[in-house]
Amino acid sequence: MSKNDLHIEIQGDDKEIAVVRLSRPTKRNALNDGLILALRDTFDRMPSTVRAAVIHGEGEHFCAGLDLSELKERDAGEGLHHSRMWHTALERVQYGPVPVVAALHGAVVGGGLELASTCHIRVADASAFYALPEGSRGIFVGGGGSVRIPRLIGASRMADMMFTGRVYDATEGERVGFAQYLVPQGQAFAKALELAKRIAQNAPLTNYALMHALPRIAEQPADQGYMTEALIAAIAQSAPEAKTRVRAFLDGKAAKVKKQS
Ligand code: 1HE
Repeated sequence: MSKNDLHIEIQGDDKEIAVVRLSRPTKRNALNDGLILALRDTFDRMPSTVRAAVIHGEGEHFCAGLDLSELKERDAGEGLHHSRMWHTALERVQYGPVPVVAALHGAVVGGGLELASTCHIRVADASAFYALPEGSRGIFVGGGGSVRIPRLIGASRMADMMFTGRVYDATEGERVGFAQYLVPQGQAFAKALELAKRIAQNAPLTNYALMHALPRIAEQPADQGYMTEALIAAIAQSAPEAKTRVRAFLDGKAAKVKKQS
């Protein structure tokens, strides 16, 4: 399937993995309105067999952010709606049907960083770099970045990036919390796919809880968080699949936790 420079390919024996590719390499995968709406529709209409997704960018860069050629004079109302359109689309990624692993390389900047921040896991290769050029372009983030990016790296680091144009390289980016995994150049997609396949094997209710309950619990006052956690834990463990999985371990038929070699 291909629409507006966004491609989706369904993979796996059970069609359980969706590979979503930003495919505007000549424009460094800059996100025009068509691409943002296609992203929204893709996650809205994900086939029901899919259990995990990978998102990546074609060419030398993950994503150059907002398509600046579409940045036109908007009155305040139009600007508000444009930003809200991004919010809707990126919320479909974050709170959509399946966990999403982002494979990052090259530029992960502006709206590209906002998109990466919506994903549940970020794998960066050694070529990745992170920046928020909005500061020097005289604009502000508008794709949820001011909510999500401080939760990854802290508000003071984000403010520094926008005040000073600071660029984080791949190693620094992993250290401050942009990416959970750092791999050699050219290996981000393979690692992201491996992780997505692993995630797809989890009980769907566990993945649902991690996507939809965990971030909300993390925002609740502790007392409410404990109660929400208890409710989710009770629901998850009551699923027949949870009982089967625990029984398999007790019968010696499930993998043990192993130290990384
Ligand atoms: C673009 C864009 C874009 C490239 N919109 N056309 N984002 C930025 O401010 C980042 C702007 N881009 C760059 O700094 C660089 O392009 C990159 C570091 C990403 C890549 O550099 P490079 O040398 O590989 O490519 P290039 O030669 O700069 O760009 C190739 C083409 O892509 C060129 O067009 P051409 O017709 O001359 O070939 C560029 O104009 C085009 N291009 N990036 C439009 N972003 C919800 S609010 C979010 C707000 C933001 O995201 S603001 C940050 C925008």
